[in-house]
Amino acid sequence: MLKPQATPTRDLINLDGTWRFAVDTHDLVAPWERVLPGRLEAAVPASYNDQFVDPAIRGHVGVVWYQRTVFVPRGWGGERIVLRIDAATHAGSVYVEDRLVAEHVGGYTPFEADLTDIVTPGEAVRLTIGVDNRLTNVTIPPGTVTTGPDGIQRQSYLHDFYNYAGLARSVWMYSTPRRFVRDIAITTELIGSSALVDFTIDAMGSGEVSVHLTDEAGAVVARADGASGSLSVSDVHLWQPGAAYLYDLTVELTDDEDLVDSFSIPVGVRTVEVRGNQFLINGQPFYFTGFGKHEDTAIRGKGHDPAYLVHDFQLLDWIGANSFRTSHYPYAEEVLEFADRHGIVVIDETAAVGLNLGVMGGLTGSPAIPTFGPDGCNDETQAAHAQHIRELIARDKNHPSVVMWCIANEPATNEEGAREYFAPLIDLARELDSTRPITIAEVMFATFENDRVADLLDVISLNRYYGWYVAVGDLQTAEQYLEHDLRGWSEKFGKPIMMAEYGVDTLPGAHSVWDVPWTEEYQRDYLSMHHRVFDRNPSFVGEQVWNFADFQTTVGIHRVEGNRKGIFSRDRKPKGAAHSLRERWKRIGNRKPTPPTDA
Ligand code: GCB
Repeated sequence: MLKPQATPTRDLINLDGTWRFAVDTHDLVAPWERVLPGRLEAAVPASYNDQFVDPAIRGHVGVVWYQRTVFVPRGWGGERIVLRIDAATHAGSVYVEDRLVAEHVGGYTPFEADLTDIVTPGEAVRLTIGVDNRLTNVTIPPGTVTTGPDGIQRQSYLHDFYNYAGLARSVWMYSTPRRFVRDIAITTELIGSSALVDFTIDAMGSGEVSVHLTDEAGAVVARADGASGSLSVSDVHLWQPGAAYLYDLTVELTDDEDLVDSFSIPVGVRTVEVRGNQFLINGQPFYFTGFGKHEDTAIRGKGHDPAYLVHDFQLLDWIGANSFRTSHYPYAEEVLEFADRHGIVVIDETAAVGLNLGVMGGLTGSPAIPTFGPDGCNDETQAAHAQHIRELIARDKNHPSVVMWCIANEPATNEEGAREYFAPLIDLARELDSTRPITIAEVMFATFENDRVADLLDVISLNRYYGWYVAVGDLQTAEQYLEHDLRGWSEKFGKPIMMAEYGVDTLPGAHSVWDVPWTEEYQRDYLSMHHRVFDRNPSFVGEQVWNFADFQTTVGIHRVEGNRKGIFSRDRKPKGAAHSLRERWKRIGNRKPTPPTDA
């Protein structure tokens, strides 16, 4: 799915700002038919929750309504007119005046409504969007809604971040010609110092398709006619981690030499491959450094914010990180575009977090019912998960920064039914994209002995908390556990393994000369213990600390104003460990550190 843009043949209008807002109540019947009652307004893009002081709004379970008036530009007569919602978390229904024009389930991928036959250029329409934050055992991510004796719905979920909801990304209206370029798919291959840029164009309506590729200086380096084919580029500039280079591919749909539609996307030429126990980018072994992140800031919740985007990437650069994982859902497309332009490597994750009835915010219990079964993650959940994978790959397939798909975080891959659940999903992801490796971030209880899916993956990503949830305050014991665990995985599977999560809650300003959890020294020493172990393991291809920054969670006895495992605080101030990480990552760059001589 193409991200809308203004081109010589298309116009684009951004609908961000403050919208009328109302929480759904029993007496609110068909709210799209009139101006929303009350005087509430909510900012878009932003989660609505923390914008309001009323706990009944912040914690509302169910639907909320956003509404605004939109003028359809009068110059759009004869054009195709499309409304695009970048994200409605977790389900959206869109009304233009009294009419339902789109519905979508899945909180982190875009959807559109074709308004061509519904609106009139030059006239204003009332646009109403209902957003539902309810999670069930058949949604991705899963959750449970219960109705208390007071008649109020309450919600619980298995993921360790606050269930921010609403319109956290932009809303757009755009025009295209009636005959238009619907999709573009690019893959790249390297042959010596030349590249092949393979393209497939999905164009709607008659006309001739042609493409041309320009370099960063604007010079055309290759051209071709037809809806699919290969462009050959000699002396290619590669897209490299830390050294992005982007060509531009322009697609033109013409009719007898008249331009009908035109669309351009950036193209980074790079290859990704797993060979033996190595992860190769452009044929060179690559070692991931960086973080699992969250889209999470004060007040905005998961709202996309360009200033935080810039600042977070500045901090990644400052600390010497070369990568991050979009834990635990697809991020705003602007984030991936930024990563494309700045050479940051991305592991792109679906919203499938919490498919594990035995885990709660890192704490464990025995699942009361099996995770994979009729009342847990069942066929319907699996179908929803498949749809999430389809939408993720459809949206992000052309980003050079994305080097791997992570199709779930910490599912119960140790439980019965896991293989039956995941094998078809892994097959699906491979079918949709044969160019990128696939991983799952593996939970602590899934060990190299009991895991049921790891052999199906290209890279084994591990989430491990030795020294925190296990052997807390005892880094010596933690080191032995970790060593044994990593060795087990690498010896059994012979695949690249990486740490997708390791970290400890840390309160800035807490200090100790001993191994005392929550102190800044403990975070630093916990990390260096891990790094010693990583560097001894020949199959190890990367380390992503949990988390880049502190983030909001539900309340709980093990959470102090949220999860405090950030290397930066929620307002992005470095904790002590940031400096030692910086020293290590600047030193090692993109290459695996050489093991110490006593290894
Ligand atoms: C995990 C989860 C992550 C949590 C983290 C923690 O394993 O993947 O979402 O936030 O542990 O801090 O407990």
